[in-house]
Amino acid sequence: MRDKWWQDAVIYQVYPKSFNDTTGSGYGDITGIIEKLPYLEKLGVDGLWLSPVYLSPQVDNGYDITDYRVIDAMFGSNEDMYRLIEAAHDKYIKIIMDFVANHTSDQCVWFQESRKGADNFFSDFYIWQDAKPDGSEPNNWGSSFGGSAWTWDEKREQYYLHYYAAEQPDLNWENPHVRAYIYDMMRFWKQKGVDGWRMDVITSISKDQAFPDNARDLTTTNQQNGPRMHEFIHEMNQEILTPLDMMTVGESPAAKSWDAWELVSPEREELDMIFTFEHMHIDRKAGDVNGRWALQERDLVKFKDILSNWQLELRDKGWNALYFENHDRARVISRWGNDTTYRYECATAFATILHGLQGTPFIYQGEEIGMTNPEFELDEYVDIELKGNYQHFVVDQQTMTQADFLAAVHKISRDNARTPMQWDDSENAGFTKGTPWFKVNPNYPDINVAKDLKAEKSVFKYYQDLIHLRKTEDILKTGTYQLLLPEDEAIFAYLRQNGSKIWLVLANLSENMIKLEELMPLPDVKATVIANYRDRTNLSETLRAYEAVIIEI
Ligand code: TEU
Repeated sequence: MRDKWWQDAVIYQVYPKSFNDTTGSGYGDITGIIEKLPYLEKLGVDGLWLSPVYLSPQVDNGYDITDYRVIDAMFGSNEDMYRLIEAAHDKYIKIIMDFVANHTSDQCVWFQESRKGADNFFSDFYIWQDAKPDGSEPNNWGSSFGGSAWTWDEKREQYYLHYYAAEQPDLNWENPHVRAYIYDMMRFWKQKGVDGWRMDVITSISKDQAFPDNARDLTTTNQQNGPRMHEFIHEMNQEILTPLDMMTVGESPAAKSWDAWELVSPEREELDMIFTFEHMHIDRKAGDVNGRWALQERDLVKFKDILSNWQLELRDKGWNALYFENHDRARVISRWGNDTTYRYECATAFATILHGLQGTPFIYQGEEIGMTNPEFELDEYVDIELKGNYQHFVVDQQTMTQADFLAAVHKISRDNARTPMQWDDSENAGFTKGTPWFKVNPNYPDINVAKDLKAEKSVFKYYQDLIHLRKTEDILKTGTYQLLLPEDEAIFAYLRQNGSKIWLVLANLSENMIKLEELMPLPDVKATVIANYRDRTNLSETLRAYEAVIIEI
């Protein structure tokens, strides 16, 4: 029987580069994470997921790995990492590392060898194809960062495949030696005490070996959920995950609520949880030529429908990973809510909805104090995805104006979440004594940990309370789920039920004043479990902007 500690856990994602710099280099470091362990302990989280800290040229902020077993000097040393694991374990906090094995950096020695020719041990570690007779790319597959997914290599005189930057060549999982090398790397970190893995784009590891064209240029029809994906993941489970008892949460851009069980159902012995992208697309125009930058108003009805489907589909068949923010996502209150007048209310309302669901909640650094998107000028952003997409949509394809692109950047770009953590109101928000690698959000004198901890309306304290509830109230873990008012465009309300115990989780995700009794018969209130407006004792009073509550009925 495998230990399912993660079903009782709340996990906190650290983006090490932007978390806490103790050396003045301008980059966060591992010692900085150790320094903040008491803070994380106080919040009450049970695990930390660290975005990549391995040796890397940082073309994609560490998601381009040169050596899986070496900590990049920018973050410290391997010894620092081992110290972190030990110090976290002393506080009963687990460590989850990022597993980026769909691709490596082009600086990885495997790739350096592979590009030398077709006849060495590493030749088939990557995906090489000849040019078409006219010299063009083998097919029309696109890179997430813009342009073709194929780059010509002068040395080997073939194209290699990369779903992301050209500096991130995709590994060839068809080659059993590749898989063996990856499993070995996993053993190495298990031996150092690592408890689990967040698996970067794990649903991309298998490629259709016929390399068919996508239906339309630069869509990703054939680039996800490849033919041997389940087989490879199952093999990894049997080789490593089950015997070494390592927890997994896989990033699964294409998974839908109805097929998610194929990855996370315990009988199938693949992954423990996956991160869906479905609910993150409620403000995207489907099928638009400008892809993820074609935005529209958030669709709350759809949002509720998607999250509810995941709750119902995975009930007894798997387990949900719950999140609104991570290092690829904007700040939820800036994207779908109000990050000024109702910043506290909005942050706590979204938190109530997320933490009331069944599954394992993930909190992204800064979310617990209601950090917001910065609104920088275009040239102040640094993300490779943003730059590549700008080139593709604005410059080459010319389907977006620069102004429209910038407006979308302000809403959804990945850099929104990557500004340095705001600890206090000292220079650079207390993140670094040097020059920060990426601009600090200028609102740090108002929004920072020190201030939030002292505030009467403290987002941090609300998160503490939510996390405490999860530890003490079984209904959050095991209770059934039922959505109420599915068609309402402002209220997100659902019931959790465990035997005779029933909780109503309710949030007004709008600024409208709403009388609940006009929408549904009011249940009797037994007790208020948690509320972001403290005077809330019943359901008959009007619901105010972003008011949220969990009530026992
Ligand atoms: O992300 C995969 C991925 O699909 C995103 O980059 C996507 O472009 C973004 O979420 C917007 O939809 C993972 C990592 O989380 C990301 O940071 C990496 O850049 C990427 O893989 C490559 O490793």
